Amino acid sequence: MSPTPSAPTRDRLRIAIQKKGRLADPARALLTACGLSWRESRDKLFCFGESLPVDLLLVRDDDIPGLIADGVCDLGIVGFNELDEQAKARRQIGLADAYQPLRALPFGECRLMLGIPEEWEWSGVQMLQGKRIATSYPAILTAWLAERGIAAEVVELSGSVEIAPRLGTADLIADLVSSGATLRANQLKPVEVLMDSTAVLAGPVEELTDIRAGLIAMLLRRLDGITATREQKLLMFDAAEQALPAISALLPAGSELIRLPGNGVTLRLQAMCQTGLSWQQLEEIERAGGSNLMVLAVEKSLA
Ligand code: PRT
Ligand code: ZN
Repeated sequence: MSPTPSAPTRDRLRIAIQKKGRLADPARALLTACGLSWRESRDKLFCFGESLPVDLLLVRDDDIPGLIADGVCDLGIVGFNELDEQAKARRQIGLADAYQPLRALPFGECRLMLGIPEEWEWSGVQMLQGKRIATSYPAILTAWLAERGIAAEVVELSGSVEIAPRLGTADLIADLVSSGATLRANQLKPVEVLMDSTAVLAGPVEELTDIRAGLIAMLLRRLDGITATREQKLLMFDAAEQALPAISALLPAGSELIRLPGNGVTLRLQAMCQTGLSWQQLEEIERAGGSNLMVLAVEKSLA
């Protein structure tokens, strides 16, 4: 296919991740687990891919959606909160969607929540009428208020949102919360969840058609292999035939029991379990007649 000005062809994939911050290390670790490695550049803004033609761009998380929209990067790892904020902001000014979450990732969990002064009694969203709400997520908050028919003033702040009520610049806040310690430290309490968020792998809305499409498909398959096997464990053990019904009943639901060639008297068995096994579960299996129990983690799988 011939290249168009808006979608230039490239023979290397470019992924944007956060340079510094909460998502930087887990994003890099996940991509490394997918078999990627890089030659570090000295300024560490661009890392050249060695094992595969997949390069990294290290940037601020706020820049990642725009880099995908502009075609500078093909993929990015960013909080869904940030991706959705920028997507809603684009829609509010009439721009078409340019990026989408492709996979939720197992890190960066947090919630966008309303935090009100501790001394307030929360009586529901109607009490937000006429209030000033400080946030770094004005597009999400504006859409959320509009859906509920609430007329409140959205005060956009780029940082230190939680101090706004004490400074008198807002009555309450909408901010990210994970442990809740920051809200408590600022005499605020969480009352309403606007959004649950995790890190996501984001990509363009328009599918690529050159060699990068194949690289993205391979990366997604490897990612799915990692996520699908994260909790999986392989249990290996010996048991007599008559102990099998009792042992099967003790295995996590959905476990697949496989017989391996044994010595004819004792069976050699393995069970693929979808969840981990506690010490207590292993001891119960032992009491039911299992011996030589061994639990192995599943590292990779291709379905
Ligand atoms: O420099 P750059 O712009 O790249 O980084 P940043 O400072 O904007 O981002 P960073 O590293 O703070 O967060 C990146 C992403 O991590 C966010 O967009 C979220 O998707 C995710 N994340 C997960 C969080 C939190 N948990 C979190 N707790 N981002 C921010 N926080 C803040 C929270 O707002 C509070 O102020 O951390 C503070 C501590 O939270 P508590 O509840 O544990 O006290
Ligand atoms: Zn940021």
